[in-house]
Parts: sequence; C-alpha cells; structure tokens
Amino acid sequence: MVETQKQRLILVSNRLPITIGLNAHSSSNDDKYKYHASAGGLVTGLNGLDQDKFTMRWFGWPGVSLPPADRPAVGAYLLEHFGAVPVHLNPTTADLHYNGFSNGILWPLFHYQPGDINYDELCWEAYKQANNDFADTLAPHIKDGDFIWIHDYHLMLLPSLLRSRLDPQLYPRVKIGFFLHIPFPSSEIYRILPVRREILTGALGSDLLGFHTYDYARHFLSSCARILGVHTMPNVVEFEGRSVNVGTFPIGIDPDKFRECLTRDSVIQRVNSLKSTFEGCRVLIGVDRLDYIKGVPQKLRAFELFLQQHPEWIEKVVLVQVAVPSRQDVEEYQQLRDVVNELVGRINGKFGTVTFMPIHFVHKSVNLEELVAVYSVADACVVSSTRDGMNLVSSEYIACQEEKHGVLILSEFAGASQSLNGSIIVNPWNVEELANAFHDALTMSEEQKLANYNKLNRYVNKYTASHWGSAFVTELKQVNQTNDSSQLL
Ligand code: ADQ
Repeated sequence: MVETQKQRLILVSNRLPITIGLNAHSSSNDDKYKYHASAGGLVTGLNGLDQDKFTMRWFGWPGVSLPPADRPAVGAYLLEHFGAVPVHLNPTTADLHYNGFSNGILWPLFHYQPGDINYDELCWEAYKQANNDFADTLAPHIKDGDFIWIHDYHLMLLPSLLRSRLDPQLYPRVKIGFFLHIPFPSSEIYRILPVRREILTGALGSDLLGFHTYDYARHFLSSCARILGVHTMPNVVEFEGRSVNVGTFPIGIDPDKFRECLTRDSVIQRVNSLKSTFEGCRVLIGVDRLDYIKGVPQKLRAFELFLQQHPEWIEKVVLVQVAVPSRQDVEEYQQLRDVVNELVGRINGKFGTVTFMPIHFVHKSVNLEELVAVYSVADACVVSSTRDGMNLVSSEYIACQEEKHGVLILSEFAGASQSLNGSIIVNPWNVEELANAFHDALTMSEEQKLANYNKLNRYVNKYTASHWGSAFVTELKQVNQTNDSSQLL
C-alpha cells in the first residue's frame, strides 16, 4: 500500500552494486550463492536521496553468468534483500560489451586517447546486444510515472532503446535520465567514433542528460549540432519533436563517512603507527585505480625530477602510491603496470638507501580504514590524471585533512579542477611544472595551507554525493513537467 504511493526510482548501471559468489559452505540449493553489497560512489550518492519519497529498484549485470535454472531463485533473493534485478548477459556478449566496446573504444576515446582504440564490428554488435538485453529486461518492469536513471558509458544506447519499447500513450509520465561519469570529449575527438551518430541518438532518448562539468555538457551539445545537425540551445537539444535537457551535476563524496571513520579507535592507532613510521619525513599520497588516464607514470617521473633538482629532500620525503589493480585482462593495462613497476624500481634504486625507500608502491585495493589513515597523515595529495571525469580522491583527501590542512595538487584535466578552488592546479604533461608543485606544496606556509584547506573543505562539505543525487532527481522531476505539458499541447 505504502509502496504504491511512493515515486519509483529505477537505477540502471552496467554492474549491480552486489557481488555474487559460490558459497563454499553450501549444503543445499537454497544457499548455493553468497551475496555481498559493495559501497561505491554511486551507492553513496543514491543513499542521500530521500528514501521515504522513493521506492528504488536497481537493474544491472550481476557480474557472473548464472545457469538458467538458478536465475529465478537468485532473482527473487536479490529483489527481496537488495531491491535489485539482474540483467543476464551471455558471457561472450558481456565480455565484448564491457572489455571490447566500453573499455576498449569509448573509454580511451572519451579520455582523449584515440590512438588506443581498436574499433571492431564484433564489439559494436555486442554493445548493441547488451543494451538491447537491458531494455528487454527493464521494459516489463516499468510503470507509468517511474523515473529511470541510467548510468554511464556502457549504456549510452539504452535511453532510446527503452523509450522505443514504451508506448507513449500508455506511459506518458515515465521519464528517463542519463548521467555520464566520464568526460564527454570535444566534438573534434568525438567525431572519430565510427558509430558517432548511433551513440548520440541513443543518449538522446533521455529527458535529461547530466555531466560533471559545464565543458562536457557543451562538448555534447556541439557534437549533437555538428554531427546530427539538430538545433541546440544552451541547455536543450531539440530531437525528434522532444526537448532533451542537458545539465551539469558535479558529483561529490560523503565527507561524514570519512570523518567518522577517522574517529574509530583502530584508525587512531593506525594513524599513530604511520606517523611513527614516517617520522622526520614528509608524505605525499597518490590513490588511483591503475588506469592509463590517472597519469601515474607522469607523477613518478615528476617525483624523480623533483628529487634530482632538490637533493636536500632525499630521505626527507616519501611518495606513497596506492594503486588498485584495474581491468587486468586488457593489454593496455598490463603494459601500464610494467611501465609503472619499471619506474618505481628505477627511482627507488637511484634515490633509495639501505634504510630508505622514496616510493612506497602498494599495488592493491585497501580498505576504508587504511585509506583514511593514509590520507590523514599525508602532507600533500597528488592527482595527476591526464583526463578524469571528476576524480573523487581529491575530495576524499580534503575530508581527512581537518588536522593537517595538507595541500592538494590537482591536474587541470580532472573535472574536479573546475570546482576545487584552493588546490595547486598543474598540467601533468609538464614534468617540470609538476616537480615544482611538489616543492611548492612541501614549502607552503601554514597560513596559506589553512586558507586553502578552508576553501576546499567548504566546497567538499556543501557539494556532497547526496547533493548530487537529489539535484539530478529534482531536475528530472522538473523536466517531466515540461515534456508532459508539451505532449498535452
Ligand atoms: P574512477 O575512475 O574509479 O571513477 P575516482 O572518482 O577517483 O575514479 O574514484 C575512485 C574511487 O576508488 C575513490 O573512492 C577511491 O578512494 C577508490 N580507490 C582508488 N584507489 C584505491 C585503492 N587502491 N584502494 C581502495 N580504494 C581505492 C569514475 C570516473 C571519475 C569520477 C567517478 C564518479 O573515472 O572521474 O569521479 O567515476 O563519477
């Protein structure tokens, strides 16, 4: 009864935020699988939405290929415990859709690396197939009045494919939103994509399209105008008789989660132990997925140059680089790992001693408590992405700097650089400039650090993940009204 009165919010992402594994201790078919909810940025952003107003459903690929006989039971469990609905993909489709088209073509192109794309018809077919499979699974669940929020570059065809399955006479009040978590590149780069029209028209099935920054929204609008020849206004694309709204919604973090974590006894102990480990030494921190867009080699080369130019800092500063392994079955990522290992070895060999190592390279995922402890003892955080939709690490670092007021060195190519005023903005391709930024950060006065921290902290506290989630959904509600009334006219 209560559920029917609430607005339904249907979230769609490539992966469900739940990991399904085989239960080694299973004694019957009833407990064959175990389930673990993961708490990524998206989950946090959506947690901030007023749960009293919405009934949420989450659609996505469950990450494993389940035998058809097991699907009904797994589906029932996911729905009851997580409000989640799995979209089952054939393993070859899942692989070519995710590794092939999404991460092998869209990811490098949208991050300005067209040289790395391997365009392949089979991958494109799999991308279309997977987006169609999502539309087929979703459509029967939709009720009139639902808000549907589709996420990211894996599902850019879905808005149109879903719209084409929903008869406007029967679903006049359904609205579709889409948010892109990565950059939308300049039209000069975007137009390289052989299927550039299809991707744009796919996304234009939405009522509202959201981007992290104004520049990405602008690039999208000019690609629509140039490639499709459609009429665009600053926030609207006129497409097939509908007005598609385009907006800027910079994602944030949940700073309270980080601050609360810092007060835990186990974290306080860990912070103290790290402080004594690094006594007499300043700490620079880098936390990145090991992805070629994160500019880790650029960071390491700049650190090498900094130590060369400022030998007085040898044995007085360490760079802790935490790098979570990512997409390891893709060749470009294996090559990156080799380059990074080689650089770390070379720099440690050159500047290290029997008792001192300038780079501490941690090639694994670390848990929240360890992450927060390392952030909090660091004198500066270095984000050197060569392109990055937003970059949440920069905000997470600020949330953990209440005590130290450390310095944020931030690439001008991360979306975050457009809002995190108070950081040292750098061009990571300019090794000299980045090396100088290390020096500036390590020698900055306490007054300047405090002034910068106050600016940054205000922003991080105001533009949180929940602010982002509710801003998008509120806007989606409003565009609803606009398109509803245009249909009535
Ligand atoms: P990502 O490319 O994954 O996200 P980012 O925004 O920095 O980049 O988020 C990474 C998250 O992973 C952070 O919460 C960070 O703490 C965590 N993380 C990174 N390395 C880790 C490690 N070694 N151990 C544990 N945790 C680690 C994509 C886009 C971004 C955009 C986000 C959200 O590429 O540009 O900001 O989506 O929209």
